[in-house]
Amino acid sequence: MVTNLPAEARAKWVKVMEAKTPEEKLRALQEFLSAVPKHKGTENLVQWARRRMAELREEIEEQKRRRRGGVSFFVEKEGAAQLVLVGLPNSGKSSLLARLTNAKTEIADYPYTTRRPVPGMLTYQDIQFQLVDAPPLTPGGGGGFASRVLGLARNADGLIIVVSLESDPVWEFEAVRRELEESNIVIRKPRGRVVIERMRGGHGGIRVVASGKMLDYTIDDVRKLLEGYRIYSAVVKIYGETTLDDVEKAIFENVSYKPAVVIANKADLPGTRDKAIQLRKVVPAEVPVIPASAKTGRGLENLGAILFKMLDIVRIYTKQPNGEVADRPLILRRGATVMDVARAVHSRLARNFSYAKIWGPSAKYPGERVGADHVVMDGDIVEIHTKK
Ligand SMILES: Nc1nc2c(ncn2[C@@H]2O[C@H](COP(=O)(O)OP(=O)(O)OP(=O)(O)O)[C@@H](O)[C@H]2O)c(=O)[nH]1
Ligand SMILES: [Mg+2]
Repeated sequence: MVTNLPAEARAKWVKVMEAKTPEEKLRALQEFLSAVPKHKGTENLVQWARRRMAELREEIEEQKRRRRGGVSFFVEKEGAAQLVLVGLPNSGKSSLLARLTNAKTEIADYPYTTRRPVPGMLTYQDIQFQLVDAPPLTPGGGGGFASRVLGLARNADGLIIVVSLESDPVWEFEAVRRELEESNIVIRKPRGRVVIERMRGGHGGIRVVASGKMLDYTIDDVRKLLEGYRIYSAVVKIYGETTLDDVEKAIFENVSYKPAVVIANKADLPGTRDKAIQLRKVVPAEVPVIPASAKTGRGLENLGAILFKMLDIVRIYTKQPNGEVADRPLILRRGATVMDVARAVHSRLARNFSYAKIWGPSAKYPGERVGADHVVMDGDIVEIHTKK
């Protein structure tokens, strides 16, 4: 990016950041955009701002709909994680939802059949994933349901990208990926990440907390860059490998990373093998590609396990001292500690934490006594003891 915005535009950006409601944001963004000169260097920014405005308009509409008690696009999360099915029309998203869950959703051989999200639960061992069938993205980008579907995607814990092997899966995948990226949703884990937390009305200065490598800049550059945007009080957290460009992007909006799998659907049709191989070549290596058929169920047997692995989560079973082990696990991020377990149960447990006893994969021996920093593993049984 590094846009070289004129001072006037930067000053207007502050207004966008300070806006609280979607209406205020929309108005401020409009003013910001009118102060941005249109040329090659600002092309991405202008495009991003326009999309953001379209999303805000949708958000405002959505709020109105909800207030009127009408049909909403928002789906309340349930189960261990929410995964949205995204893809072009007719790729088979609804057919997959129907095959994998008990939910009822409309399936038809014409495009744009699905007009609002439909959730269903997929059982994997002792947990459930919530899959959400969504209306399609549009091949050429934008239009139709796009901004609402992208809103659903941004709110989800992960994505199931559905492409059809029937015609051109590579083209379909790239169309979907482009739509996501233009909306700041990426399916590759970024090398690094920048989070800017502004202190409203504060005069605390700019504090940079960096763990990782600042590839082409110094802390002083960060300060100069932010001050150019009239940000004088903020905490900038930098993780992993980043460039000054990443910092500037973070001023506008944080890119959100969503773990994803690609389902190459309609693998029951003849002559689809080679297409699946071509598809594998263009999808980032860390994203699984699953040739499958919603029609026959083939290829879908291990989806639960693949989703579980992709989401980087662990199941933890809590135990009362001298009591029963909970039969429903807590779901935590991989790398979570015993203190995270305590917090997930109750803040009181975290506050009065003394020690824990642990059984299962992370225990050196059954009933090992561990401290708050002990990292738990999938399948652990944790018994928390508090101070008397
Ligand atoms: N041969 C074959 N046809 C399929 C498969 N999955 C879906 N179809 C057909 O593809 C067409 C579209 O299926 P849908 O599930 O409605 O597709 P969709 O992605 O939900 O479509 P939109 O809601 O318009 O975005 C229907 O005629 C399905 O019967 C499959 O695995 N194999
Ligand atoms: Mg559908």
